[in-house]
Amino acid sequence: MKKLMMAVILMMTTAITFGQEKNKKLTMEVDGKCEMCKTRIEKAALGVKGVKYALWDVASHDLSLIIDERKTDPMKVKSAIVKVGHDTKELKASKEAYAEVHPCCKYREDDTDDSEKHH
Ligand SMILES: [Cu+2]
Repeated sequence: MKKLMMAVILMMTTAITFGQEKNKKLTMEVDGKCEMCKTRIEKAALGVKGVKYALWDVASHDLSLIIDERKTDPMKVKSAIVKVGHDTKELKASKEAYAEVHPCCKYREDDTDDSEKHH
């Protein structure tokens, strides 16, 4: 599993190095629950330099983005999102950041611990 992750990361790095797109479309999974989360997630994503478009879907939890790859990369967007308390697949929000989200936005089943069991 670790090896696979490494290979994926390497492939991603290679792709970015060899073809930086001005208007790269991508989708990433972001945890959240409601319209308030949507606003928070999109605001965080759009706050990253190089992000031109961000739309989070409440039902699918998919964040669709258009980014300028010369200015940013998906990991930067993810760091901005976890900072406002929303988990992504690779990066998880800190306890402190998660504690900041509105009570009705608590999307974690067990919000007492970061080291929750993975499905
Ligand atoms: Cu919410």
